[in-house]
Amino acid sequence: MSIDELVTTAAALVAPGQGILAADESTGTMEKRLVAEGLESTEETRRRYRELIVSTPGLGEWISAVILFDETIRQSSKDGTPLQKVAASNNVIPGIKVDKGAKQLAAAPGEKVTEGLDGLRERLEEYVQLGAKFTKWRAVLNIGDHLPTPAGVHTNAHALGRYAALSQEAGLVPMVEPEVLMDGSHTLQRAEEVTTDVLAQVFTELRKQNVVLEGIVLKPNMVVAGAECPQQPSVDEVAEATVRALRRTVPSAVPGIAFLSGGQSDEQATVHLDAINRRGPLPWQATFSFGRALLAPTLHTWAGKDENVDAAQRVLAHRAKLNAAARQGEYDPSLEGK
Ligand code: 5MM
Repeated sequence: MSIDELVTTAAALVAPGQGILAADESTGTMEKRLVAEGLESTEETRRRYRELIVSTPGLGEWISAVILFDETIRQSSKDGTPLQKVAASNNVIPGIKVDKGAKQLAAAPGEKVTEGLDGLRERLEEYVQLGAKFTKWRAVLNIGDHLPTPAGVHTNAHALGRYAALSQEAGLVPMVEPEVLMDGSHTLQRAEEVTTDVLAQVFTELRKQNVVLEGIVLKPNMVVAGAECPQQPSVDEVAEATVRALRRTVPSAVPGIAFLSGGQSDEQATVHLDAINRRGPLPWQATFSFGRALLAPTLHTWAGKDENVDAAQRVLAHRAKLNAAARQGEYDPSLEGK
């Protein structure tokens, strides 16, 4: 694939009026989510759940793309159609999570590094054959008294650079996801400082490693205070801190930023996305790549029952539509209950 094609795909992923659906929970995370709803996590339960998601009527109106997990891209719908094809025929671009998870970083208590670089070139070739058009890699950074350390930030940024370069070499647009977690009691100001530092280092590595910035999508956290921080900021303060951190670090060559929700409630994530877009014009598209904020109410409504599939798909479509409005700065909270 040429650079032009990477650029075209990246632009399609962050197209105006649309956002990305993150359905790439690994087996362990999916098990947690299913068990929390009283369901058993089997390959078949996960397949039925993912079929519900990608076949949601009209999904492609609000959702440009879906991130799949390795198991899912190999699964098919009840009628035997590969799930990535079901997504594509619903006008949703299929992509794939290619990292192998965040593991304890040696000699760095409390810090993680994302693994999966060994053999990645060969795995990417296979994902191209399986129909993926883009990839995703998530780095996880914790905020604590002495965290993250320079070594933790550098190691993760370096791995993101290596992943992104390999992905572009394979003709797949990389979604670069450095997630600064909202776990803890840190302030908004501390979250902004850490996010700014992490993003600056990620873009240094992307540049050093010859990644074409026009052919990536950035998937960062919004800048929020720690979940246990006694002083929770207002919506405007979150939007202001987030936009400031991004403006200071993300070159305008990057076509788009697609935020993760990171444990915010579904409504909170939507309200923040809306406020961020209301601070525009911004140098890049600013949209969503939500997992939990789109799928938690969907999974809850489905509850594993075939008779609930239509209702669960309506819930997903509704949240997708509200977020599609928010990514334009046109969200209307009065539509929430409808
Ligand atoms: C869907 O969850 C993804 C992570 O799964 P694993 O932890 O099992 O690897 C995650 O990368 C997700 O794509 C992003 O964090 C966005 O999801 P949220 O729920 O934060 O919006």
